[in-house]
Amino acid sequence: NVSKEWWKEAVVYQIYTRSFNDTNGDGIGDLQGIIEKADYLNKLGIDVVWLNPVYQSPNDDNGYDISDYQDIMDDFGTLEDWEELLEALHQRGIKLIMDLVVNHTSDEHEWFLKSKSSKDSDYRDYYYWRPGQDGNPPNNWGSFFDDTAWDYDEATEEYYLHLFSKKQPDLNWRNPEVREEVYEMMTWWLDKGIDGFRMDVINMISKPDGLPDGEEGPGVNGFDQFVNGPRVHEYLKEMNQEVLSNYDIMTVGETPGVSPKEGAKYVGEDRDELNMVFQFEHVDIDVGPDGKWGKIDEWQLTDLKEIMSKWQYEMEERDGWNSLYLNNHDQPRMVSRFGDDEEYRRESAKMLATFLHTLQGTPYIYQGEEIGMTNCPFQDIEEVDDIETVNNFEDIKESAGGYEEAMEVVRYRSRDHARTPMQWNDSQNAGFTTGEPWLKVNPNYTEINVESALEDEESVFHYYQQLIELRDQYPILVYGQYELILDDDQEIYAYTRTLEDEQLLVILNFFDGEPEFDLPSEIEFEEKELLISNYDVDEAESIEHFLLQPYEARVYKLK
Ligand code: ISL
Ligand code: CA
Repeated sequence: NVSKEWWKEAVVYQIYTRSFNDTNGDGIGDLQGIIEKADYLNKLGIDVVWLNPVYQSPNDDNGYDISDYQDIMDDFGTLEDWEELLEALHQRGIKLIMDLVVNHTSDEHEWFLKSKSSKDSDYRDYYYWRPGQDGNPPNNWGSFFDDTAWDYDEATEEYYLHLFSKKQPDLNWRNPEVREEVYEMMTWWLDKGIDGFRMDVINMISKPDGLPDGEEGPGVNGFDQFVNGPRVHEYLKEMNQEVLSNYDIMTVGETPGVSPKEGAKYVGEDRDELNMVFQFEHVDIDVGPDGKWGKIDEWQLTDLKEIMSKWQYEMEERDGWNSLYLNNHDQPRMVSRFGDDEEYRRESAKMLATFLHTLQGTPYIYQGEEIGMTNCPFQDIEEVDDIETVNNFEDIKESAGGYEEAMEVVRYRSRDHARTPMQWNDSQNAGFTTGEPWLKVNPNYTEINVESALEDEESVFHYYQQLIELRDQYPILVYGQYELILDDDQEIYAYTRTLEDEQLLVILNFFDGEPEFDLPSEIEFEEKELLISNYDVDEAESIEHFLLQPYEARVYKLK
């Protein structure tokens, strides 16, 4: 008995503004560029747009280093442009959620400049300043983008904490003034009429007393200490009480390293914290024992089933709600990673879309996913801009055993695969810009682009459109209870969804073979209706036994 909420019924579209659409020829996407494409978004049928950070930023980490939370980045436009965007979306019935990055600010934020100015500054305690230990950093924590999470300030002879780049100092959430500043800023945006927040690494905001050393690698040292810290739920409850609960909005927290049990503490209905979290277990499925930049692990379909099913069952049991995604601005393109970006690109893109839109939860589409955009064949590290890839490259070379080997890893994992410009048409620079694009355009834009997708009835785009319509039409797609079938099958991922006396049957072939599907005998029905498939299917055909085609997906409604 799942409660009904608008954000459960919504489909979200994520926009990385820098790479979406450039209207003034400076090679950088902008807010006017999104306004220009508002009809396109409406045509796709999405309900909510999530904007990656568009605030003032020196762009050390493309907007995740914020120097002014209450102004728009010069590259992207002005606050007036932003107001115009909000209106353009709202006019079309599309909601807008903004990225909230409050684990850290930019080192160019006024708070940090004051904090750094002197040990006696009123702002000193807005961040984590600590003396070193005999010339070494205060503890062994690592940074996602550097070896150590500490940077030494010569002038005041102390170190400050930064879990990300040294231009992203961590805010000290123990300080009630910091929390008040954040809540005021959130209220300011909500009063402008936004419809919610996506909260960056929100499970890292509480650091344990004494900042003790943590476990060493394979990932970032100290991860066990700074995720899901001791006061994180206290802070989120306070934020909910003071801000979130005053509005009808949606919230989704980004939470690396959470299990469903921990996840439920953030999103359980009686918890009064957030609506959803982005979990990472399924996108870490191919991360081997040496961490994200080590050797790539072959993933098994049965592992994916286990992870996804666990989240499906446990969120339902614990009154939580799933967010559904296979890629975003930090992840490689899903069709390259979980599908096939060559011969079966369209089929596999549609199959994965079917998966995301038929699980229980809220689906998130990352820009370009709806036309089946793929990873980019970066040849040279010079073509890569992403701070994470670039800063880790020396280490990658060392563990991979050479430059070419390291580039193989980059070609598999870099965040820049998601950040190449949106492919609008087959003209120069894929129609993204008339200038020099800030990041290389994927050379396959002549074939994969929005214009050709809109002309082609069988395109990935039109399939997404159909899936989104189906979710509007059939509440069972949103609320139906999930149950895995054929658990051990290595090629087919199949499940049912049940709501009252209705049932859906979803059958997905995850590979390029032609496996045989055998309907489990416990599934009984008198009538079946095919709701969607990525192949031409004879609707009268019996589904007791049949051969699936490569990457085939079918959704049946059973009665
Ligand atoms: O997956 C990751 C760990 O290796 C990183 O890509 C990522 O830094 C992590 O998931 C946290 O991501 C978020 O916060 C970062 C920012 O760089 C990412 O773009 C953002 O999504 C710091 O603000
Ligand atoms: Ca521009």
